[in-house]
Amino acid sequence: MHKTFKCVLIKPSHYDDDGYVIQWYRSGIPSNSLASVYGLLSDCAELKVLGPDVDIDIDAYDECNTIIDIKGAIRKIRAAGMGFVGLVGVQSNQFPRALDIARQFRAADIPVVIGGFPPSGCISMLPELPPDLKAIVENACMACNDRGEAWCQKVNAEAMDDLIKNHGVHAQPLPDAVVEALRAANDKLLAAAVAKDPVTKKVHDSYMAYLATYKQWAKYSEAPYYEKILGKA
Ligand code: B12
Repeated sequence: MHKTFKCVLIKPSHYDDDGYVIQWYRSGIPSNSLASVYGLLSDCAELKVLGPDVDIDIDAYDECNTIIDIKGAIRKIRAAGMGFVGLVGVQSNQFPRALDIARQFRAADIPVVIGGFPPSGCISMLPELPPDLKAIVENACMACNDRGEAWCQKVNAEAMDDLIKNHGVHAQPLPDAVVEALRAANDKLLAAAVAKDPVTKKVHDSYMAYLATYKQWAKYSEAPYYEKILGKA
């Protein structure tokens, strides 16, 4: 079946001192960045980089001279079934506006990529991310963590139910000896990764310190919940 990957590229404008989006009837100069990213994606479309049965369809808007129809763009991406929004060539003064645009697409669960000076320039030039970018990374990590856990629990539970009811699968917890062997293999693998790479060691040590505190709490909270409350339900 033929599919379409919808790309919506937006070059954000910026706010004036009263919080209005600055827009002109016509732009004096078209944006280099928007034209370049459009060109790269057109090339991808021509080369069929997503496969012979996937068309890449691109809309490009410069907010400096266009009122962006965000709801319309969301509808188009949803109608295609897949796609993303690219906020293009975002300079520092346009960053707050870019985030406000991004938030509206993210609320509709549409992937957003930001390119330009604040994200790319800060990552390549500064020793560490400024607070606003750190907040974005933290937000994204929290969203992935929450969604990942909730999604896995729901989907795994449904999948196991299906396996047992419809596919004759008999479910049993792993035997203790297998769990112990897996733990030993896991410890060995982690020790090797930690010995090889200082960043892995940093993440590992930080996680293990957290885990030690978590275990203390879980002994009184999670363990009784699973063993005494959920187990009896
Ligand atoms: C040319 C230029 C201009 C031209 C733009 C002409 C035009 N037709 O677009 C003019 C003179 C108009 C201009 C104006 C301004 N500029 Co100017 N400009 C530049 C310059 C020299 C090159 C930008 C460029 O065209 N690069 C070529 C394009 C193709 O590359 P790119 O933008 O990096 O995009 C590529 C990648 O980053 C990536 N990418 C970008 N977006 C996205 C998005 C996605 C989703 C993805 C996947 C990839 C991606 O793909 C692109 C293709 O490879 C840069 C400095 C520099 N060397 O980058 C300063 C620079 C961007 N400008 C700057 C400034 C401050 C301004 C002004 C605000 C100046 C002013 N006070 O008025 C205005 C703002 C204009 C506006 N409305 O945006 C600063 C921005 C600093 C900051 N902290 O944000 C820079 C970095 C210069 C500097 N070092 O101070 N500028």
